[in-house]
Amino acid sequence: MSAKATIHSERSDGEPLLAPRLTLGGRLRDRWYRADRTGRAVFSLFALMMCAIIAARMALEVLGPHDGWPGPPTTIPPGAKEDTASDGARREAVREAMKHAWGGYRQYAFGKDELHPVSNKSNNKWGGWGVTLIDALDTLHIMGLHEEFREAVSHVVGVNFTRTKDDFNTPFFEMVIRSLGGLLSAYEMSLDRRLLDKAQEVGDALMPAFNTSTGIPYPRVDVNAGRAVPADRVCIAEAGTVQLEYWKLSELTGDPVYHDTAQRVVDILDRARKPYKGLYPIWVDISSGELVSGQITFGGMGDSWYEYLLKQYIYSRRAEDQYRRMYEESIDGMRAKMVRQSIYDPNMYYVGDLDATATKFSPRFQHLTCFVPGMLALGSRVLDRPADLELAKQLTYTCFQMYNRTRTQLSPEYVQFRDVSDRGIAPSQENTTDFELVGLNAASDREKDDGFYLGPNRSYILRPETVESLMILYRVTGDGTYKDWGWQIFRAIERWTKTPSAYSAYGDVNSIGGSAELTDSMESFFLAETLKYLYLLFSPADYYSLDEYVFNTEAHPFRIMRTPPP
Ligand code: DMJ
Repeated sequence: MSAKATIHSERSDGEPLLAPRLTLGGRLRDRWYRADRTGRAVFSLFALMMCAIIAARMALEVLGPHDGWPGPPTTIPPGAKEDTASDGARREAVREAMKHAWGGYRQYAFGKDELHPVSNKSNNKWGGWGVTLIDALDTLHIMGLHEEFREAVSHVVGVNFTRTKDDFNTPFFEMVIRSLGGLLSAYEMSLDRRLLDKAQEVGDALMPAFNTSTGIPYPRVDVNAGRAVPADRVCIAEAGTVQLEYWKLSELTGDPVYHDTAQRVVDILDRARKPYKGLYPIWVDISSGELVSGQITFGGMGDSWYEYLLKQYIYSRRAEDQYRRMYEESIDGMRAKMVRQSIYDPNMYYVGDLDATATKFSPRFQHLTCFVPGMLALGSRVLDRPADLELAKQLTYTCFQMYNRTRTQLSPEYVQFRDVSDRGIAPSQENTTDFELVGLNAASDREKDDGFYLGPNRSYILRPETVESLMILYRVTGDGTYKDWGWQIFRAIERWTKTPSAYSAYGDVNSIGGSAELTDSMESFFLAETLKYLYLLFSPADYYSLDEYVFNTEAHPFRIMRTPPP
């Protein structure tokens, strides 16, 4: 008897009773040959599923979160618990508005910077990267418009961000907050690696802005030539509202150069001489890093500098104490020098502007400044500053009344107040850089009722700041009044600014001239911010929760760092 025969006895049908020891591959092959058709089908299905699971795991390794994060929310689950009965219907109405605005842009201006929503023409006034499309990406995702999101992504991954249209000098700050911010947040929502690559392409294309003797950025970049456009000065909002985006780029790419370059700017401005602790005149001299002139304002050209002090602190998981200190100094300075009360409406508080020496006050309140109540409410929660929340409520009241008390219930770009000695800004002064107040005529009944009076610029350009604050105030206080105010504003937007293809800026908020007032312009922030904040106002508070996300100044949500920086 052979050795083989001692191991393998045979059954009567000739099959061995004891199979030879086979490898895993051998055993599978053996099973495959012995299986019938159904068996083979089941086997193939099983193999396919295993391959899919392995591929998904590998993709997550390369693309996705490494920290056990389940991934971003893709939509509000059907049947989610609403805060109030009307939330779902209101949210749906906002979503319809987004579909309308996006639909018109898609039809008449797809891939262009902006749609002109009355003439249905388009423009490339931001260099031709398609800023409306990029700014709208995460709003589409948040609203569950995934088909539209996918179509927009397929376009954006084909854009060459190392070029702009000829002879265009790209505004550094605007393209950081809109394009870099939009791509980063769209990446974090979809985990589509191509979006991160495109974000890095934008970030790199704009990095030459920092090539100055101090590291304070130039305001414009000639992207085609790969260099910045030399300038003497830059405003503080432009220099100091790019840090969140470059920090996020460092976090996601693992390359610290973006973070370090942007951080240097804040360190310089932190050391600069100030006329009053925490308050920064808007113009920064690029070659010295000193604050040279201009008003002190929480409105245009100053605003988001202060906003990012808080937001970087939050983004760093409260690790960067420099930002807490700088933010608190600024808010203390603002409260001490810039907040006043209307002489006609005692409930109405506002934040005016100061001259560069922080001694002369200008009683003008900008729509742009209406982000402040949201910032104060967020800060009060993070830093335990309850008095800031009270001020936030008072300022939100004013911002809402700027809408509520005009004939269209839309807000103008700014409103003006008078002080007790009947002085204020003459209605003819379009830009208040002159801080000498003038005597005013006796107040009209209307002014007494409103608490403020209107200046010559009465346009509403679809700005987001008030609804941004309403969203945050609601989430911080749980007071449903803020939702009702947001709904009233939304209805006014629908009523006065809607065109057959999208929404348009409105010329005079006190005129009920209707379509004659439409100025044929729709800035990308209407899709990026105004509609997004309205949608989130009517969404459950844990959807893009303020505990997990910080919104950049263009309303692009960034996931707060998992681990604080060293
Ligand atoms: C947006 O582009 C940003 O919010 C910026 O910080 C200032 N305001 C506009 C919208 O009004």
